[in-house]
Amino acid sequence: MIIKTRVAIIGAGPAGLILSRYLALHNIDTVVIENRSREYVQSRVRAGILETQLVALLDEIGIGERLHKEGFEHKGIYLQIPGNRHHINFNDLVGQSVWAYGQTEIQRDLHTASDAAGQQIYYEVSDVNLGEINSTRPIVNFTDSEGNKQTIECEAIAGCDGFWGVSRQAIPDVEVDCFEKVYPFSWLGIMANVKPSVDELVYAWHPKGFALNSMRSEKVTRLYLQVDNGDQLSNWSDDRCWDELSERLALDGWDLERGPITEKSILAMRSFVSNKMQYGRLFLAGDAAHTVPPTGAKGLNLAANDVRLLGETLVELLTKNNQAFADDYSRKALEKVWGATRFSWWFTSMMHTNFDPFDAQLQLAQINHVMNSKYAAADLAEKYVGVR
Ligand code: FAS
Ligand code: PHB
Repeated sequence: MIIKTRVAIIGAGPAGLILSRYLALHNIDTVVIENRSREYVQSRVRAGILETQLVALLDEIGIGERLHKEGFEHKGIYLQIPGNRHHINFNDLVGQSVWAYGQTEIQRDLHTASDAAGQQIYYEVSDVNLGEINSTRPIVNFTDSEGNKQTIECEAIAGCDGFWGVSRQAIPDVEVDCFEKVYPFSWLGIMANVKPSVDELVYAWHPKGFALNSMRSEKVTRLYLQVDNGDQLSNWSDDRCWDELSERLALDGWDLERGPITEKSILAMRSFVSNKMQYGRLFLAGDAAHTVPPTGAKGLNLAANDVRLLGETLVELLTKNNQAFADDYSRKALEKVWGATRFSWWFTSMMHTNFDPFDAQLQLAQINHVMNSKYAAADLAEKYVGVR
């Protein structure tokens, strides 16, 4: 069957659904296709920290209400080395905050808004392939969940299908313009039904490995541990998780509250950037074009920055035929992408031990510098809150 629309969006994660809501504001019709089920996409546990530019975008597309009711505004973070937990106050340093609100909640809000708007989303599709992307009438072929062959005829394709998607691969010789760094460690993430033991995030350097104390609500704590690449969840009982977290986050006069663990996962750490984010009428946004180690809480925020820029680009292209504006999308997006990639690499490299004693002394010297220099602290704050 032929489906006609103006923009075909591949991927119903945050990038794809935020873009579809943004384009709807400008009366640009879209169709979204997603290869997993709605429930699976909804349930994926991922990001937790929003920059103010992402909060503003969610407000603009009309899905910020619950965020403002249930999210936490955070005025800073703590950096910790053994025996010393030091607050970096973003508000004092750069006059901005960040917000703690889970990506699963954003996905829920996007589903509610998409349902209310009657957004056409095909879930559990397969055999997705792109065609005629270098023409003004590109197409997307796919098989729907009932096994029917479908073809979307459109004017532009938004590749919002994440790192493992098909969109980036449709760009000829794209690998020539891709850059990747795989880190020698992973994160073990746990979600626990217990009141957070901290008021704002604690990023802890420890000789046994990095630990992060984050949160999702007044009753749900989110925690991460640096583990070796190839480590298995089967090696990590609940007790071992809590014991290791308590040791790495230890501070005199403070205890890490324990509770039932509801989710565990191991996340590989990678920096990846495709320096080609567009080809003809195909435009990439979010993890389809880049991935950052989550240390700097940039992945979702970077996706949002792409989506705002891509939304503006498609409005200019499709309503004003502004091809020059469209041709500049990749360059403008990559300015923020490489800035966030550098910050995420820097913060990751500073906070994760490689168990080399000399390197550990260099890391401690760097962390102490950030703790004691308002200029170094302001540089971290500026990048963390997303101030350009
Ligand atoms: P997504 O990957 O979220 O969405 C892409 C969608 O496209 C998916 O639903 C996928 O099923 C779909 N898709 C893929 N191939 C397709 C195809 N061929 N056809 C149709 N659909 C297809 N960021 C942080 O800031 N903090 C974190 O703690 C953090 N933790 C993370 C943990 C994990 C396991 C992962 C993978 C990422 C994490 N991230 C984190 C980064 C994450 O939040 C991403 O930046 C964010 O999901 C990006 O959103 P999208 O670009 O929409 O990509
Ligand atoms: C999270 O709460 O999931 C989170 C917060 C900050 C990070 C990474 C993950 O840097």
